Amino acid sequence: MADFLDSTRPATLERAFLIGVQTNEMADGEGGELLLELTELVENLRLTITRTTLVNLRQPTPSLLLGSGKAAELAEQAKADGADVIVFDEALSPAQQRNWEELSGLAVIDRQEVILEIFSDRARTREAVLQVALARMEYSLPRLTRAWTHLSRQRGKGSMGGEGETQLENDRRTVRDRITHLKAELASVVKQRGVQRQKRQRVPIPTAAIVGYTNAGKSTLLNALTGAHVLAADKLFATLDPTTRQLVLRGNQKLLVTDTVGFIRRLPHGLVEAFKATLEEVVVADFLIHVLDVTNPNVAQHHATTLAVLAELGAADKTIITVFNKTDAADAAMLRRARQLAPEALFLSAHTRAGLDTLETRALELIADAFGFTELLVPPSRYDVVARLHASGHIHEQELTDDGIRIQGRFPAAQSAFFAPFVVPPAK
Ligand SMILES: Nc1nc2c(ncn2[C@@H]2O[C@H](COP(=O)(O)OP(=O)(O)OP(=O)(O)O)[C@@H](O)[C@H]2O)c(=O)[nH]1
Ligand SMILES: [Mg+2]
Repeated sequence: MADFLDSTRPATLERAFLIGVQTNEMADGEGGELLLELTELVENLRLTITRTTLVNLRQPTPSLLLGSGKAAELAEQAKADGADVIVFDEALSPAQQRNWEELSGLAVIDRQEVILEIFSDRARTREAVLQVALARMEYSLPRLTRAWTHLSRQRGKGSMGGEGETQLENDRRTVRDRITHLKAELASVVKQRGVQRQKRQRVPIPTAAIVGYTNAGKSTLLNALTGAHVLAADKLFATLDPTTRQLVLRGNQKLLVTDTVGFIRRLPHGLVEAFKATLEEVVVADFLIHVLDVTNPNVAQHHATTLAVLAELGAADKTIITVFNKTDAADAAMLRRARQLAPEALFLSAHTRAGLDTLETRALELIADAFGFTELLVPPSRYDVVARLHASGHIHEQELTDDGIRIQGRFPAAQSAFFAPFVVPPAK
């Protein structure tokens, strides 16, 4: 393995100097909001922030993004603050990054790399680890000549200091080989998961995926719904792997609910690609539960971002139940704002469980719409049929009549031979 991947000479980055940008194309205040969000992301990496600066940018420059006078001034300020890393909210080209490192003598990274680092910190399962490694390799490929290989606090030493083209070529080849290898391994993991899902689908249990901006409370909601113990923490991207739980709703209606990774503005493109596999659950779900944090001042952007990512995943026309979470912590103005944003949305609190029953009702309605019911007539002597339907299917309504037990319900396709004799043909 090439030098730059070795964990030699670990050096911990501790103090970050943040630079945000407001361009003419951005809405008023957008640069500031993004910078605030970057602050939160950087704090998640346990770095101390020495200063945040928002720069008005009229015309980006190819060499340093900012004008050279402004760049020199900020580099000086970062050094005077005792910072050891400059973090840009705006994406830097490999050349801009290198130039900033030369100008400041500090490590220089951008939002994408911060997100990569958080993802890398949080990845737990084989698939998540592979996906993050792949995204990181793809990010670093054009950046091999910089001083810092990535933010995993290792000094890259491989190709710095004019060791020549050969070393750089070797490094590039190593990274490309790693990428090829990771893709192959990932494909086999994804295939394995597909097999598992097919097994599940033999019994037609409806599926829902919980989606939404990071920190909205998706994992907490799944916990509240199922009693599952999915990691829920006040950290961005606490969840990186899909977790599926079976829920039993009223009337013994089963529903598989999958928790997913949180969405975020400006998700590094490499990560969107890499995480498509994880978010496959979203694409195949019968419907989505879009969770929003009603207390977050940026809830409108979060709403828009999630819809945009869904569109990118090809899941734009899925049925969505929009829910505003954290009503326990909301004031009247927040609730009003939310109602304007999404008038049809439900309000709930995963913490207090208020509103969970309404969500359940809505889910049951959707399932009934999507799956439809079959009418069955079962003789009273065949209560075993009713019991079996109860265990493996779903009974919506049941009524004892003179002819027998009339049922509106649903059974797994795999058992249609068993139930067929009792099905009442639909009236013409
Ligand atoms: N006040 C309040 N806080 C909540 C509620 N639901 C979740 N939270 C808090 O919000 C934070 C984030 O919750 P998570 O469930 O981890 O959020 P998530 O959407 O799964 O986040 P990622 O997995 O990072 O995308 C945690 O500190 C929760 O305790 C709620 O109903 N009320
Ligand atoms: Mg989560």
